[in-house]
Amino acid sequence: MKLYKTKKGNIVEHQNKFWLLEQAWDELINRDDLHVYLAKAVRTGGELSALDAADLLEQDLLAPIGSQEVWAAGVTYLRSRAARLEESKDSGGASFYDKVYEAERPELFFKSQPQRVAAHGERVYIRRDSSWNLPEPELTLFINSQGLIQAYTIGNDMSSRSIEGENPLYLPQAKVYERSAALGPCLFVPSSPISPNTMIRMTIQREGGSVYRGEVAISQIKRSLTELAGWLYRESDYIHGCFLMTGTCLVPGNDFTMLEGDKVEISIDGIGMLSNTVSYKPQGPHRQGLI
Ligand code: DO4
Ligand code: MG
Repeated sequence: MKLYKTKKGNIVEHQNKFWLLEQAWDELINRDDLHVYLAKAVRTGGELSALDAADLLEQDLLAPIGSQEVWAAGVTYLRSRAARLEESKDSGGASFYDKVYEAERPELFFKSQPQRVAAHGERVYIRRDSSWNLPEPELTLFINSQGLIQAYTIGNDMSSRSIEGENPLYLPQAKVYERSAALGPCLFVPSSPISPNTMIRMTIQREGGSVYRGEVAISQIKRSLTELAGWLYRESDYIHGCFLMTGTCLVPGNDFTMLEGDKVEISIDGIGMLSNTVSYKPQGPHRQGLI
């Protein structure tokens, strides 16, 4: 089952049929058995024609987030460890990435407040003070307030690799800024946990051609998804639940950086495709002269 958030209500999709659920998002998704709840709700909810559903999803789609925080895990795949060792070799920070890959405690960092998150089709930003910028395609968990994984979505953990590489203490600036996170297009709510054979794919398009293409199975992850969720909830409560990006496994080569106008397309089996165009943050008059 897929659950979309739109400006005009929430849409459930199941076996090519669509239903509208007009419930507050936070209340709707924060349940112990979201799949069972949605299966029951569609039996009594108003069915939408495929045409109406397509219109709403085209024109009114929002990121599938309400009041939740977005957190992220790092260095959970060998490819990310290798890329970080390379990026931080001059700063002397390389051993931290090596250690965290092997350690019992994972790297978890705060990624985004809901209002900074881009939806499918919206722009994501790169920083003007960063010379090396990459998208990070990540399977993202929706974990309810009880700490149980209820759904999955696609996440893009946009990152400044030059700022992170200069000094690991700059990680929050490399990772947290306007539109540095994208989530969508929907919550995928299966009846059982996502299969380890699930593939993540990313392409980056520039001026009509493809400049990067990669794919990997989520079975390559070093830690289990429940382990990551467990660490996140150890000493924190998330009253509306929480999103957790689970780390990147697809990293373009060191000579690649994103440019304004690039289109990043991330697909995950069963969930769909999250597409965003890269841009600099527009500078309003009130912001000029600050930097
Ligand atoms: O340690 C830096 C961030 C790592 C990360 O975001 C990832 O591996 O996906
Ligand atoms: Mg990441």
